[in-house]
Amino acid sequence: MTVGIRRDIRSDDGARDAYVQGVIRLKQEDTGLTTGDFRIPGFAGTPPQPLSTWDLFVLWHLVAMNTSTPPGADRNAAHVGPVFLPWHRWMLLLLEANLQRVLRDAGFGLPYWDWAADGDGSVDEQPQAPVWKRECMGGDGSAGSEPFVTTGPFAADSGFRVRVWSDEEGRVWAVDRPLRRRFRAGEGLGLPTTADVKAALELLPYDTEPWDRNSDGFRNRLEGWTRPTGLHNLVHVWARGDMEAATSPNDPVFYLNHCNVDRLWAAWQAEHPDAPYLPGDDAPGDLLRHRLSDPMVAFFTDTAATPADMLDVSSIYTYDRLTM
Ligand SMILES: [Cu+2]
Repeated sequence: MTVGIRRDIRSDDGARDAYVQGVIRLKQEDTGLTTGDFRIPGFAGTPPQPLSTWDLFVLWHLVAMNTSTPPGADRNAAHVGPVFLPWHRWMLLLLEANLQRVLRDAGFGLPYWDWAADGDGSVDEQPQAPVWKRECMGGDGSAGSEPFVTTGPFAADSGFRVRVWSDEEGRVWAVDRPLRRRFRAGEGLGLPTTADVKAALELLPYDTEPWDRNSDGFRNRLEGWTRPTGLHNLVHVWARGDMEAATSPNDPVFYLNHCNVDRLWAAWQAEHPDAPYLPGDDAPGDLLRHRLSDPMVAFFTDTAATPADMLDVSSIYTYDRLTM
């Protein structure tokens, strides 16, 4: 079996071009399903929309996010709790396998965006970083009332259409429109810095009571509910537009952000080899979906991976660099 190498999109043009090409192919790959099959209503009279393989990953994320664990809790089956890192690691693995399939390259590794390297620069320059160039993800949305992306491979005139969107109240809608971004740099908000990342990598344990947005420990700092340094959440908030919704995997930048988050988890694991994933299987039932051997929320497969399955993936991929 080929072990893929995940590389820095800021410096590896080959990985960058392959990722862009793979995204376009998955976005064009019709599944025969529509938003009607999932009973998703049309926004402002929008008829049922066709769903591509890419769009199904958006739905998977939405389903996991809308699964409160336990019911009624702030914590859900992919966020605001310990499973945040293993669930997204699993999502990335399945997306990467689909990219390998459409690219016919079993060794393709998902690239990562080391946003802290951009965060170390001035806030004004961050929207011009390599990741936002025309040949990469394209840049900020237009300044008008609709902040549609106008440059790069996923621009409004490229044919890239968003089909599912969740509004501020968490309701899901079928839509048919270009991708939205509205960078917060104009408001003086900067990306996380290398110093923020290094401080997070020191933290122990992996996670702890109350296992949510108020927890001390590594997971919550990296997920970004702690103040003042947001890390993962701050990247979503900084890009705004589609990156801010529960349907954030619409924007190809989502996976570059999460690949970097996954890299930071791998770096933490390497730095603290004796620190276990927590909670273990003896934790109470209200932590269902977050304990070591609990099945995670699946979508494409009958069998669900567990956090335990995600702890050592070195036979599947490695990162070109774990140092910051
Ligand atoms: Cu997520």
